[in-house]
Amino acid sequence: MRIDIITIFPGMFEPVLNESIVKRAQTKGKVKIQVHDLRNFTLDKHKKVDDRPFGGGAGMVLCPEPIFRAVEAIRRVARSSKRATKVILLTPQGKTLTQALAKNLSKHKHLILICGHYEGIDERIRQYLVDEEVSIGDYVLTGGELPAMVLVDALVRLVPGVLGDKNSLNFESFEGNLLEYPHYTRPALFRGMGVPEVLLSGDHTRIEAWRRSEALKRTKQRRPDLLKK
Ligand code: 6GU
Repeated sequence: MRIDIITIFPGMFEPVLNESIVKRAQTKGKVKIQVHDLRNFTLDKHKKVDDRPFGGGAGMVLCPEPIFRAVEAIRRVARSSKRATKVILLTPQGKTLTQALAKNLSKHKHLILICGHYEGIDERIRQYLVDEEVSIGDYVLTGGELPAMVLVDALVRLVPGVLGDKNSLNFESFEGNLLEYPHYTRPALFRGMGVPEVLLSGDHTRIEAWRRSEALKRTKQRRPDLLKK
């Protein structure tokens, strides 16, 4: 999988992409992530990426030229056809990111993420360049950079071979629309607080049944909306 990110704040990505599982996925060659500074695709000497909105009003609008040029250059370098790449715009106006959407997007070989800015982007980018618009929830952020990192993290861990244990993907929250059951580790008695007896029993049938019932109970209490699905 290849992910290219187009942003006016490339420095925001380095510390996040170069840690933990996302870093290891790149080192292992499971995913190639490249961050592109939108300013490098401008044609004027001031490297201008935004301009005042036609019709007036507050705020600035991201210009189409640098974004179109960036996407075209990335496609050339990646040798991917228009069909093989999926261009995603991160914007609060997009489809809300869910585990199902992440799973769907993780099947693509090449994604280009454009980090939008709330004040706006030229509508022609949406109309003629973007395949899908994604939001990470109903709240307002200053830009699409953090959402792009959230999306990359959600996608990378779904790429085959990135997570060590196959089970860790199957039994986690939202798989089967259930929240996770409670976990415990050593010591069995900590400051007077014990551990459910069943987990120490060694009886795997009983343990599985307990975990399933705890997951259901927890989902009913906290996220009854998930059970309706
Ligand atoms: Cl993708 N962008 C911005 N600016 N704010 C958001 C968002 C995206 N998703 C939730 N809030």
